[in-house]
Order: sequence, then structure tokens, then C-alpha cells
Amino acid sequence: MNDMRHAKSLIFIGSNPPEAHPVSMQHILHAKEKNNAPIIVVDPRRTKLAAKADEYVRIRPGTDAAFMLGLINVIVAKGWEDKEFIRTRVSGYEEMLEVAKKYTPEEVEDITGIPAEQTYKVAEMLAKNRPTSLTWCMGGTQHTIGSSITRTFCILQLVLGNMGKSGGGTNIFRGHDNVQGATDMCILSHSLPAYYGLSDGAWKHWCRVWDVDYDWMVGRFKSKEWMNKKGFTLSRWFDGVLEGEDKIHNGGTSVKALIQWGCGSNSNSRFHDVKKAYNKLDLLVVVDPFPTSAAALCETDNVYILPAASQYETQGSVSSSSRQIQWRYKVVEPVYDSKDDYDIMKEFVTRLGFADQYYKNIKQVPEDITRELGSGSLTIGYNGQTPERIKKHMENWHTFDIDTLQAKGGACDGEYYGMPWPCWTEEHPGTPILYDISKPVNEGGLPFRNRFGDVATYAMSGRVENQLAAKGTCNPRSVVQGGYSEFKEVVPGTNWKTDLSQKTIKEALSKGMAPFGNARARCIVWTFPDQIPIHREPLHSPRPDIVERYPTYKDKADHYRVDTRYESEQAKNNDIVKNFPYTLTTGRQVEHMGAGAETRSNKYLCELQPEMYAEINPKLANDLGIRDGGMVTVESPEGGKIKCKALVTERVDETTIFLPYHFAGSWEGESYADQYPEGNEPWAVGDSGNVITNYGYDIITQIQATKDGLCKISKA
Ligand SMILES: Nc1nc2c(c(=O)[nH]1)N[C@H]1C(S)=C(S)[C@@H](COP(=O)(O)OP(=O)(O)OC[C@H]3O[C@@H](n4cnc5c(=O)[nH]c(N)nc54)[C@H](O)[C@@H]3O)O[C@H]1N2
Ligand SMILES: Nc1nc2c(c(=O)[nH]1)N[C@H]1C(S)=C(S)[C@@H](COP(=O)(O)OP(=O)(O)OC[C@H]3O[C@@H](n4cnc5c(=O)[nH]c(N)nc54)[C@H](O)[C@@H]3O)O[C@H]1N2
Ligand SMILES: [Mo]
Repeated sequence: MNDMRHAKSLIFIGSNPPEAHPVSMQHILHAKEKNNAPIIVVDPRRTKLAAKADEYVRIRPGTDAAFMLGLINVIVAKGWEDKEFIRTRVSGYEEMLEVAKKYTPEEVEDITGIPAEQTYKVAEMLAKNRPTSLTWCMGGTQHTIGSSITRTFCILQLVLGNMGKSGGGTNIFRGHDNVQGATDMCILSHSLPAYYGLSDGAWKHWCRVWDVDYDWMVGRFKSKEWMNKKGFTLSRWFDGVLEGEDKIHNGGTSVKALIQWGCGSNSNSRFHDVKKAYNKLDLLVVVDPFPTSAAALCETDNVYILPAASQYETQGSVSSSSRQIQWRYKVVEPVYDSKDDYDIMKEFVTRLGFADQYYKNIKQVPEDITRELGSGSLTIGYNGQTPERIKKHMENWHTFDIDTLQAKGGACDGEYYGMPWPCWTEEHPGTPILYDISKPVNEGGLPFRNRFGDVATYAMSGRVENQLAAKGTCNPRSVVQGGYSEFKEVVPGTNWKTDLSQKTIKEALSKGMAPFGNARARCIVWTFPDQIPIHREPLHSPRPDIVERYPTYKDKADHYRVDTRYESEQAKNNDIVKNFPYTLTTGRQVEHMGAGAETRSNKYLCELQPEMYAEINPKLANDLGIRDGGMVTVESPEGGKIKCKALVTERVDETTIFLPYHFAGSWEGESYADQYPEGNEPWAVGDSGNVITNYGYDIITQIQATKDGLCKISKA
């Protein structure tokens, strides 16, 4: 984040840091004030960040891929692309360009609503102010094509040659405290820690790390098939409860029990379906410092609330958005009956009868947990950051330079704060900027990773292309002067990812090379439905004519154990748009967090932001007879309905409604605060925005499409 201070221009796409990442603003405004870096904001709403922008680009929700491809098209037509970077470090460029050429600024205007002149203007601002720091957040991801949209952001930065450079890069501001750490540990249903996946090889690797017998592990599953199969995602667990037993891909059974561990519940889209599912469960366990809306909404008796301690009452390692690892120290002992998450986990593990295996390497909690994870998380270089080193950084944080992150003198001399991963060995200083070939690998430099072989043949063109970086393109002091494959077989039968002795990693570093090879960044992903990212209209769109030209995907069966509708849902659009003509989008307020269980339990924050509202443009409000502060009803195509206040504002355009998603505690205007355990009802209650968010999930990640959809609004 601090490296944004070196940017010469900054573009924010679907990211609103004054609300969601206020601390980052010091770096952003530093670039603006000290470097004269123009700020470009791409958002359907004129946000607080847009107020600081040199160029505000109003975009129709869900159409960012078209805008990015349009920018690439203009940049290349003007000859502004970084030809040397593309020649030496990019693959699949020609094929990508063929696709981008279809997105002329006029076509982009039709799809996105962005005037063609503005696409030219932004392209020129980016080309003439390099490097650009590109930031995206949830406005870029929460769409059916979110995984394609984010790829177009990366490709734009490749075309401009802004990757691996100080002041450049793709900077994704993360979500919760330690969500980068949670992601790295793969608290996800499709991978073991550190992105190893679910293959037999991945299980065998982690069984070796945990020092448990692989066959014992297999025996924990109904059958081996379930070890290798993706689980449910958080966004769809309730469909596993509601769908017919034969329909779901879950061993012939619906979901019977649910543990929500640090999950705010009304963060799920289609929340009215979530409510139905709570009441069909045999067992619901909520592990949280607050009861959450789940505990209040569930009308059955089988709900257990386990009071978790907060992060001030525990300690351990956490990872920030910048891949830095920090140690968090305990401030107070857990209060009242609460226990920290480690102790709650221990109670479960002990009663379930596998404490011996679970704690084999763990004598000292949490230091040994950090050590064990590090010893196995070789893929991303989490092995050099020992608890001792992390604590040393915390004690000496004042010796690190804010511009470079590097310590000048003292106990951490030359190291980067928090040892951003990859930190390949206990001597390695950490990697402050990914893919930076200006520095030696031993000093925090890095090439692009080689992951899918050395040569590829592209289906769309039949062209064969070397996937390794060009001759002469490598980090200083690399023994191989150019691209190279990943390191294998230094210890027979292993590779750099599975060699627990870490000899392979050390061998690579001794040669000044990266264990994962030196390759090109790819514009083509041959395992994705869109090998090159393209625009596809949201399932529910205000523009049926664009649906015809840019239709969605085919329906996808067994997508994380549930069937997911794409074309069959979009087929209903012509009817839906007649009754639900307004575009819906959702997001955050600085005063509240996520589903709001914590912040709506805080008197002072509730005084600042006490009520649920819908943002509506003055013209639309006037046409519909809606007044600022008056009550409105908002309805979704799937039967969801909420009541809240109207916030009449130019922030949104005449066809868009914005809802914050932090509220719960009332349903169609009726409070259910009395259903919280006594004394635990929140200070602020309101209808949940997620009752209105529409059906729709990303084709790869299954993230919920909470940033586009349709709705109806009327005076209540
Ligand atoms: N105070 C506070 N801070 C938080 C959080 C919180 O709840 N409260 N949550 C944390 C979490 S978990 C996360 S993930 C981050 C999220 O941080 P952000 O993603 O920055 O927050 P959002 O408000 O969800 O969305 C950002 C912007 O995307 C815009 N947007 C909506 N649709 C589109 C679209 O189709 N295209 C484009 N270009 N923009 C669009 C919205 O208008 C909004 O201004 O914030 C983190 N920080
Ligand atoms: N409409 C709409 N919906 C969205 C989004 C959107 O932009 N629009 N954004 C989505 C995104 S990006 C996210 S990340 C999700 C967030 O959704 P959730 O993950 O549900 O968000 P939070 O409300 O922050 O939930 C965190 C819970 O953890 C509890 N907690 C805090 N500290 C601890 C602890 O130490 N231990 C335990 N056990 N619990 C603790 C808190 O009390 C809180 O109840 O929402 C998603 N939903
Ligand atoms: Mo998030």
C-alpha cells in the first residue's frame, strides 16, 4: 500500500477507500500532492474518492471489462503500449489484441455509458503518467464475470508495462483484518493451505507436514472421492439446504448442520432464502463475539451461540493486504465466558476425537501454528517468516522506512517490514513488490511465475508460443540469463513445492533464481470458459439489446456442489426488466463493518449512521413522488422486499439504486430485535440490503453478484 506513494497516476475501479480503506488515503493523497499524480475513479456512484479525483468516470455496473478492453484498444492504436515489456514478458498478446479491437470507444460507450471521448482521455492520462497504480475492489469482482473483469485489469497493466514496478502494479485492497492471511491459508472450499488445491499430491504433501498418515486421512471421508471434490461456497450453502436431495451434488444428502464461525449472516445475497434455510437446519452453531442476525432469525430451537473472544483477547500472526506478516499481541484476557478461537477449536477437536493428530506438531499455541503452516506453505514463500522474526519486526517497526518498507540499520537491517511473501528462507528479506526484475531474487526481486509448462499452443490461433521470459530478461545475478522452468528433483521425487527439506528452494536462491521459474504473464487462460476475457451482460440487465450481443454463459452443473443458472436465468430478463427497471448496486459505509453485528452494537457508530437507506437520484425520486428521508419499498425480481428511508442524492444516476448492506434486525420494516438474546439487541436495526440482491454468481469463483442486478422502488 505504501508503494502507491511512488505512482505517477492512480486509477481506482470499483474501490472506495475513504469508506472502506481510510488508512490507505495517506499514501494515495501523498502521490496526488507530491507527484502531481492524477486520480481516476471508475464507479457507478460519485463517491467520496471521486470528490478527490481528477477524472470521474461513471460506469454502468458490471461493464468494467468492456471499458478496460476499450482502453487497451486505444492505447495500442496510438502506439502507447510498452513494446519491450510485451516482447519479453507477456504471452498470448496477439490473440488478446484481436479481442480488444472489437471494443472501440463507440462500442464501449454503448455498453458502459462512458462517453467515447472519455475513454480516449483516460487512455492518454494513463499513457502519459507512468507508472500507474491500479486498484480494484469489490466493484470489480462481485459479478458473474468478475473473474474476467479482474483479468482485464491485469492485462491493461501488462500492456502499459506497469507490472513489477514501484508505483505500478495491480493493488487489490483486501477485506477483513487478516483476510489476506485467511486466503493464503485457503479458508476456502477448493484448496488446502497455500493454494495447493485438492489433488492427491496436495493431500500427501500436507499429511507429511502435519505428520499424519495419509490413509488415516482418507478414512476420515465418506469415500476418497469427497477428498478431491470442491465443497460448498459461503455464497451458496443455503441452496445445499433448500434444493432437492437428488438435485444437489453432495453425496445424496442435503446440508443438515451449519457452523458459522465469524460470519455475519446477512452478508449473503438472496437473504430471504437464507432465512428459509436456517429454519430447515437440524443444527446451527454461531461462533462469534456477537449473536449475529443468524441467531436472531432462526426460529428453531437447535441454535447454539458460542461466545468468541475478540482479537484484543488473543494473539498470533496475521497477514495484511500488502502480504506483510505481523504479530498481534493480546491486550486483555477473554472477558466473561468467552474463549478465543484456538480454545473453541480445541474443545471441538478433543470431543471429535482427533486431538492427537491435530496437535502433533503444536505444543505452543499459537507460535507452533505459525511454524507448522510456514513449513508447508512453500508455494508462496511463507517459510522464512518465523514467529521470532515476525516479533523482531514488531519490536523494531520504527526502523523501517515508509517509502521503501526497508529497515535502515538496527536489528532488521535490509529487511522489508513484515517480510512480504514470498520470503524464501530465514535469511531472505521479503518481497515488497511482486514480479520486480530490477533487484536480485535474494534481495526481494522476482520474475513472473512459470506454472503451466514451457510452451503453449493456443486453440484460437493455432500459434505456438514459448511461455518463458525472453533471452536476457531476468533478475540481476541470475545464473540463467533469461527465462527458465520451475525447479524440480533436487531431492528425488519432490519439487520446490513439496521438498520439505527446502533444499530445492535454497538451490534456486544460490543461483540467484526464483524457485518457481521465470516465465511470461499470460493473457490466455486455457482452462477458463473465456480464454481471453470478454464482456458478458449481467443475468439481470436493463439493456436487453446488449444481452443479445453479449449473452452470458451456459448453465453450469455441480458448480461447488450446486447447479448454477446462467443462460436459463438470463432468458427471463425481458420479462423481469419490465417490472424491475432500475439497476441495483450495493456497498459499504465507513461507520459499519460487513453484516454489522459488531458496529451496530456500538452506540457511538450507530449515532453516526443509525438507519438503513436507499440512494436515489433527485429526478427519479421526483418522478416517483419520493422525498428525501421518506420511506420507500425496494423489491427484487426474486420476491425480496425491504422498507427503508430514501436518501435523495446526485451520487447515483437516474436509473441506479444503491443500498448499503450492513443492516439487519428488521424485516419488511418490522423489528425482530426482541429475538436477540436479552441485552444483545443491536443499537441500530434496519432491513437487510441483501434481501434485494439478485441471483447471480461468478463462473469461476462463485462470488455472489451483489454489485449488479435489477430492482423496483416505490413510495412506501
Ligand atoms: N468501514 C468498512 N470498511 C471495510 C468494510 C466494511 O464493511 N466497512 N469491508 C471490508 C471488506 S470485507 C472489503 S471486501 C472491502 C471492500 O471495499 P470496496 O470494494 O472499496 O467497497 P464497496 O463499497 O463494496 O465497493 C466499492 C465501490 O464499488 C462501486 N461499484 C459497484 N458496482 C460497480 C461496478 O460494476 N463497477 C465499478 N467500477 N464499481 C462498482 C460501488 O459504488 C462502491 O463505491 O472493504 C473492507 N473495509
Ligand atoms: N450486498 C452485498 N453483500 C456483500 C458484499 C457487498 O459488497 N454487497 N460484500 C461481501 C464481502 S466482500 C464480504 S467479505 C462479506 C462479509 O461478510 P461477513 O464475513 O459476514 O462480515 P462480517 O459482518 O464482518 O462478519 C464477521 C463476523 O465475525 C465476528 N468476529 C469478529 N472478530 C472475531 C473473532 O476474533 N472471532 C470470531 N469467531 N468472530 C469474530 C464479527 O462479530 C462478525 O459477526 O460480505 C459480502 N456481502
Ligand atoms: Mo470482503
